[in-house]
Amino acid sequence: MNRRELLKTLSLSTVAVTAFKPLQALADSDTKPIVLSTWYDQHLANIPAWNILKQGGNALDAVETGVQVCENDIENCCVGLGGNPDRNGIVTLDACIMDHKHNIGSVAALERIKNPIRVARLVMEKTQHVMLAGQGAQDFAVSEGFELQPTDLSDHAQKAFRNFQKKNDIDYINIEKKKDTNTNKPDYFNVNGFNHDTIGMIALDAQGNLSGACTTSGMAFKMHGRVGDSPIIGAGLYVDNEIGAATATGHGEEVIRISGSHLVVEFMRQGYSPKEACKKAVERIKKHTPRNLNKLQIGFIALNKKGEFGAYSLQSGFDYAVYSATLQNEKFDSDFLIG
Ligand code: SD4
Repeated sequence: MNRRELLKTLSLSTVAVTAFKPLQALADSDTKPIVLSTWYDQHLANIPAWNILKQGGNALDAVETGVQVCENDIENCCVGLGGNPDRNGIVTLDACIMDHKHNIGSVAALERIKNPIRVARLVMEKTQHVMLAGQGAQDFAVSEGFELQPTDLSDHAQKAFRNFQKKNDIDYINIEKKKDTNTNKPDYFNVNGFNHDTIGMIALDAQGNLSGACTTSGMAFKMHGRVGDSPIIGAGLYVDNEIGAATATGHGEEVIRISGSHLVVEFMRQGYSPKEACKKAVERIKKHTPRNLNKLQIGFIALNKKGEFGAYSLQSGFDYAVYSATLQNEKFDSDFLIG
């Protein structure tokens, strides 16, 4: 029985009143600080984040520093400038950041800038706005001292792009023929298979404050100009310091459709555990997506104010890494809804 069910059961009896106290005490002693991030393959990102947290640093600095490990890794297929390009051969980056005071910053469709998460933080701290996109985001980054990087694709991205072009006979009309069986719309993901390695990182610091960061090169071979969930506060990431934090990976369109990360946090507010909250959000996607579910993947991770964490995904294969005083960057396999 999970905590919420237990609380419900307890509230039905008078015994509950006395039984509630020890349970609360147990919850209060949960782990802090703690950091977790999507996809175990990227667990090295947790290390600098943990180093900041264990020295009493704040969660915002931890997540911003942590995800840059992936942004700086030119071998990473799906985060930073080494990531896969869009169908025009251009790498466009999406990122957002949120702290314990509801401060938010985001960049979308950012080109030729190495660390979109740092730009997102500067949007948050130095502008009156919360989101900058495209050329304007790049101009802002340059004005803040970021260097414009070359447009060359990384070796692996070049190879992947060539394969993509070959598979589709360089003629994008062929992509249009590969339709989602439910929506009858072109299905780019099905052309490319699953391609999910966005890093979403959420942390609770020793002071009890939550923050999160999310950064990606987005869906490989997307239409030029397409923006996913990752830079959208409430979709790819959400933090409410009274309740918890959540972040998403996978098919961004479906995460946006249900305001996924915000929904997970709201489910936690209702008393669901982090894992149950993630599960309910995945079920919501199942209920509302017009697309063929079997060809989608979505994963959420969540962390509550007490340091309890959990995850849930649509399909098998989603994992994540957790670093705390007791969990040394441990791998967790997410439970999932369908085969
Ligand atoms: C997107 N959510 O652009 C991102 C993709 C992703 O791991 O998560 N990749 O839709």
